[in-house]
Amino acid sequence: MSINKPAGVLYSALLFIATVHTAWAGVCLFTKYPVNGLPVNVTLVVNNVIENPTFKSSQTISLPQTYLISVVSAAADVNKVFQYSAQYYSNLGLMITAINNVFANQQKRTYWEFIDAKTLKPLECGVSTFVPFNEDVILFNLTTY
Ligand code: B12
Repeated sequence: MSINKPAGVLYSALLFIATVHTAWAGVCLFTKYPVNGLPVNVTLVVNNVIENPTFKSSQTISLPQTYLISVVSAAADVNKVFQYSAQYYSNLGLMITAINNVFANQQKRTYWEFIDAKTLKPLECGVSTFVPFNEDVILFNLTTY
């Protein structure tokens, strides 16, 4: 059986798109490391030097290993001063829109960035798909883009 040229090109293009899409989704949707449920200590540092009143806080949460959104929720449960808001995006999960009522702002081009405090690199995944390891320190930093 032979495939004519336009059909072959279309097939190759679809295969390429499917491969790229799977590779991209794989980074976050199927996390590189499974959640093992073993006890972890995760420190959350919150830093706002942009909006007045500025603030910086830190708290360590001990819980079975889980997604970052559950660590953040646990932090809000034990510390009534710490609050967050989030918006759900299909396929991506939750985007943190506010911490302690300081909202990301499109006009000011501000957002809450997540950084691995040990490497100082931004996390590659959002709170719904990132799984912190024991003794990880995650920095939530209000910044601009
Ligand atoms: C632009 C962009 C941003 C901008 C969006 C603001 C703006 N107005 O432009 C800013 C800088 C704020 C941003 C932030 C982050 N981003 Co971003 N972002 C993108 C990018 C390059 C394009 C999105 C877009 O414009 N789509 C087109 C519009 C028409 O569709 P939309 O649905 O309306 O787009 C919105 C959502 O994508 C949302 N959004 C943007 N980033 C993220 C991340 C997450 C986890 C969620 C739930 C939503 C979300 O903001 C967009 C504008 O409103 C994508 C890559 C891509 N090609 O899709 C990455 C991407 C979506 N971002 C990503 C990440 C990891 C982040 C951060 C977690 C990075 C970090 N370490 O802090 C943060 C979010 C932190 C938080 N507070 O929750 C990842 C998400 C992977 C995943 N599945 O979790 C992507 C896929 C990049 C990548 N690594 O490949 N991002």
